[in-house]
Amino acid sequence: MAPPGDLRDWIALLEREGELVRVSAEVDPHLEVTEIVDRVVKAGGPALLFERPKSEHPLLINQFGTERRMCLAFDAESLDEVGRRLGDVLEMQPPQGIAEKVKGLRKLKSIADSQPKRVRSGASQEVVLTGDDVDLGALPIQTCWPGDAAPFITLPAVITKDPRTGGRNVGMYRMQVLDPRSTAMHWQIHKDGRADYLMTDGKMDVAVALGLDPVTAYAASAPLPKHVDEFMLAGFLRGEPVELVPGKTVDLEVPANAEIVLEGTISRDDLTTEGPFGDHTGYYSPAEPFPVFRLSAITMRSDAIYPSIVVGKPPAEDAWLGKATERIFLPAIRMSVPEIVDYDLPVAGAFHNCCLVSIRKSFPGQAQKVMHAIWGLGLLSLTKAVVVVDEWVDVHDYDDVFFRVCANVDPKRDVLLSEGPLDHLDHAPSLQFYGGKIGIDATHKGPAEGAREWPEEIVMSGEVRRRVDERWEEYGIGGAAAGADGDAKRSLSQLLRR
Ligand SMILES: Cc1cc2nc3c(=O)[nH]c(=O)nc-3n(C[C@H](O)[C@H](O)[C@H](O)COP(=O)(O)O)c2cc1C
Ligand SMILES: [Mn+2]
Repeated sequence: MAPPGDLRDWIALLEREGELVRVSAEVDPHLEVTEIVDRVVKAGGPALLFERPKSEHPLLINQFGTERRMCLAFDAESLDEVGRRLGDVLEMQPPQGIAEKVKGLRKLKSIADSQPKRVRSGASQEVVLTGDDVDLGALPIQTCWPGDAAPFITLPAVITKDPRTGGRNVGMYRMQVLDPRSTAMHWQIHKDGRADYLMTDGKMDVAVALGLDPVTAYAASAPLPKHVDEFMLAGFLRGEPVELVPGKTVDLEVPANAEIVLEGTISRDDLTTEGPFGDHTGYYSPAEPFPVFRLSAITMRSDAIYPSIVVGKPPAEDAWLGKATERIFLPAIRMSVPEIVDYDLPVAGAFHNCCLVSIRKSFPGQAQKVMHAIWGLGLLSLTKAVVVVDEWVDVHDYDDVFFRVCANVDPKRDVLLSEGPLDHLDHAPSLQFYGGKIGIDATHKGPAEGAREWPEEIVMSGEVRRRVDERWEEYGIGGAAAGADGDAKRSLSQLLRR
């Protein structure tokens, strides 16, 4: 099996797996869909296909809302497995012997397959609407929260070209509907689409794909370096190239498999007031100037399905998109910061607010090195708080991390206050985009770091634990042999993960 080829394959798969519910009752995309979805997401419920969202086009939502669905999307047992697929290629060594050479060839093929492929026609252009026929009002675009300025397109893949290099970028930037033929384009200050726009003098072509196969839709949200095409990542992760067709009214290629494509232009001096919008920070992001996207065409399948997502106070559906990025990018992060064993971006921290990281420490000050590395690494550089623990601590076990922070930290010695760029949407710092950072070194420290002799951690002997495991039934206490060998297993699995 391979990941689904388009949104329809994906919906069929979700249905076969009991992961989708069709809602045939008429439902209003103005707030009502949000309230339904918010309850379903928080309960770990299914994807929802609203068949009558006051529009001819059905609305698909909560496709990414659980870990299981995310794994189904990637056709993987776990998100770490997806990360390993990428890590395998990043860490490629010259092959030794025949078996390794064959494996190496397979890896090279997967790289070759990742290059997008140009095809002559695509379902995304079955219907072509231009001029007065362009009408965003035909789509069931959600007004998500009561304070939102207007309806917003929330799950778009926005395609631009760097005017200097011709390199493509695909980013997920929400779009506020301004009128039937224009929207705002909310590419934030640190994002690649905005960089392409700032390099343009005058006008640039922009295309927006809606309703993609889940891996390509995910790729639009992936924080790749500017010069790497997100469609390439999608092709690599799918094991099949993303197929593209030339746009009808723009000098850009658009996915052949999309449900809907919006084509148009953005001009340098054409700004509007974007927002407020109930954001993934859990607060409304205030109105700010952003460029206007003026549509020249809408192309679509004849019975196109419109995809949406609601962000808001975490946890929301985007939690698993973020977790996918966390897992998939771990091997790439280790390429530059090899002492990192694992990391966790808590959903409650809206991803950029907090990073828990475990390291294999071998010299004084290494925790501080890692903090600075994170503050210098792609979009992770926006991280506000970094907590560093030793390699044997499970960073996904927040109780254990909290225990280490409380037990191992001398605030005067182990807290590093710094400053730097912060997320566009962070309302807490005194200045927008710039402010304080905190690093907490919760590792064990030695005399070279100004600590006294570090005490030994309490651990029961393996012999006694095994004995209690074996005899558990005999005690008549019931339940599983709670916690048996848990710590040992955990640290072993961390060593193996490396
Ligand atoms: C559901 C969802 C909505 C998002 N909305 C925005 C947005 O409105 N503006 C923005 O700059 N980033 C937004 N992001 C984050 C970007 O998609 C992400 O940073 C991505 O890396 C941007 O692509 P780029 O690195 O090519 O710029 C959103 C992500 C998700 C998952
Ligand atoms: Mn990019």
